[in-house]
Amino acid sequence: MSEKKSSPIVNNEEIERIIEQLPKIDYFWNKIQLYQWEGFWSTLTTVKAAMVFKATFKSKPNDVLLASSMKTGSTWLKAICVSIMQGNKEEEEDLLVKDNPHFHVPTIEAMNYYLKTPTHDLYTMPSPRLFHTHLPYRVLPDSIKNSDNCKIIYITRNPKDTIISMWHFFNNRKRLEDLFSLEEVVEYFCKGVHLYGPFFEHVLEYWEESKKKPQKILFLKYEDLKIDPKKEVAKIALFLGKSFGNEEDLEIVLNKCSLERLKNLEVNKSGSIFSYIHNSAYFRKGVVGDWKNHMTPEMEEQLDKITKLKLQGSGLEL
Ligand code: PAP
Repeated sequence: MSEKKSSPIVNNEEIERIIEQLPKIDYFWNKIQLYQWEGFWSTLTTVKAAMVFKATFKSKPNDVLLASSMKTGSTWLKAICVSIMQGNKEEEEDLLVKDNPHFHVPTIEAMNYYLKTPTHDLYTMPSPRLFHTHLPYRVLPDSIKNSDNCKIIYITRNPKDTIISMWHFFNNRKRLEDLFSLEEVVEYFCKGVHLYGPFFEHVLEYWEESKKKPQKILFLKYEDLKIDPKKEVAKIALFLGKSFGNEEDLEIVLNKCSLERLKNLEVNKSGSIFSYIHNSAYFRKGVVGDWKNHMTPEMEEQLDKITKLKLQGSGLEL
C-alpha cells in the first residue's frame, strides 16, 4: 500500500491539469468523449486510472501481466492462465465455475484501487499475481517493463475479426433501430480512434518488445490458439514455468476453457462483474473469419490495405 503515498502524480490537481490539455474527440459509439493520452485513446476514467497505475505501480517478482487490445481473446487467455496456474482441479474447486475469468484476472485500469469499481484489490492478491491490461506498452509502469521476473503475455487477433467482435460487443442488448453502423466502426478503427486505439501501434509495440525480450514477453495470436490449441497452451504453460508432463493435462485445460463450456456455466449465463456488462457478452461465436459474414468488399479492401501498410517490415502477419 505504500505505493499510494510515494506516488509522484497521485495528485488530483496535477491529473486534472494534464487532462485539461489532452486532445479529445466525440466517440459516436457510446456517445462519449475519448481522450488521447500518450498517443492512445480512451475514456476519461481509464486515462486517469492509467496515469495513477503508471506512476505508482510496483511490480513483484513472478507477476504475470496479460495484455491485449480489445476483443482479441483476453477472456480465453485469462481462462487458460487461471487453469494452468490453478492446476487440474475437480469441477467443484474449479475457479472458472465460481466466477467469470475477468473476475479472477482483473483488468488493472478497471480495478478498485485505480477506479471505484467493485473488484478485488491488487495489493491483497497472493503471489504470483495474475492481472491484465488493455493499455499500450508505452504507458506500462517502469517497474513492470524493467523487471526481469515480471512476465507479460500479449494476445492479438486479425483486425477484421477484432472489429466485428467489437461491433457485436457494443451492440449487445441494443434495439435493432439503435445499432451502431459497421461503416462508421471501420472508419474510426482505421483512423485509430477507438478504445485503446490505435490498434496497430498497440500490437506493434508489444510485438517489437517480444522480439527483443522473448523470455519476458510471450506474443500470441488468437488464430494460432484456434489452429493448434495444444501447442499454444503448452507454450503458455512453459512460459509460466508450469509445463505439463502429458497431453492429457493439456486437453483438460482446453476443455475447461472451451467457449462452449464457459458460455454455458451458470456464472456466465446469469452473472455480471461490471454493472454495465453482462458476463454472457464476453462469449459469442469465437470463430476465425466471421468478418466475411459482415464486411463489404470495400471494407475488406480498406482494412487489408491499412494492415499491410502498418505491418510491413515488422515480420508480423495478422
Ligand atoms: P475483451 O476485450 O472485452 O476482454 P475478448 O475476450 O478479448 O474481449 O474478446 C472476445 C472474443 O473472444 C469474442 O469473439 P467473437 O465476438 O468473435 O465471438 C468471444 O466469443 C471470444 N472468446 C471468449 N471466450 C473464448 C473462448 N473460451 N474460446 C474462444 N474464443 C473465446
